Amino acid sequence: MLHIKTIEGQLDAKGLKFAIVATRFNDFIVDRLIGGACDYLQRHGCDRENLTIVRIPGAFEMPLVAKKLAHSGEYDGIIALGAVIRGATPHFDFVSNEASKGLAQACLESGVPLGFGLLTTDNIEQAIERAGSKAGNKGAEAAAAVLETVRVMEQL
Ligand code: INI
Repeated sequence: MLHIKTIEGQLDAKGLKFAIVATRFNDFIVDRLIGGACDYLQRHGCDRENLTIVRIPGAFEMPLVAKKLAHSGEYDGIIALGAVIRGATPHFDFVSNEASKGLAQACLESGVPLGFGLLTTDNIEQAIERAGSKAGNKGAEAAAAVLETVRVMEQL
């Protein structure tokens, strides 16, 4: 795209601070997502001391905690990591809908970039596939997305 002004984010996490809000629910999956996110950010220059992990009960609690972190002024970006796995009842739909809507709202209200690393899957196998096996690691992907967005927002 010659001659077209283009703004894009460099994937350099040096000097940036991130909060990771992560559920205890389905922790065997979520711990892998946390590992993926931290590994990605550290490999892109983020210091260990600039990463804070906040553990919360479940996905339904995510929006409130993400909102407080985003409004604190302490962090350049927030990464929300969790897994909602469909069961036999409509509970899945209530939890996943409220969590995703609330996270989007926290992000837009605060103006702080938020990486959406909340898995919503039909079964445990799909969650495992997205937590560091054949479909990659969605924690690392959420970290990459938030880093790129932080660097874009700095230029706007
Ligand atoms: N929370 C999750 O993070 N993942 C789930 O799969 C899940 N399911 O299936 O129930 C879940 N429920 C708990 C919910 O997020 C709240 O913590 C709970 O309802 C208390 O408010």
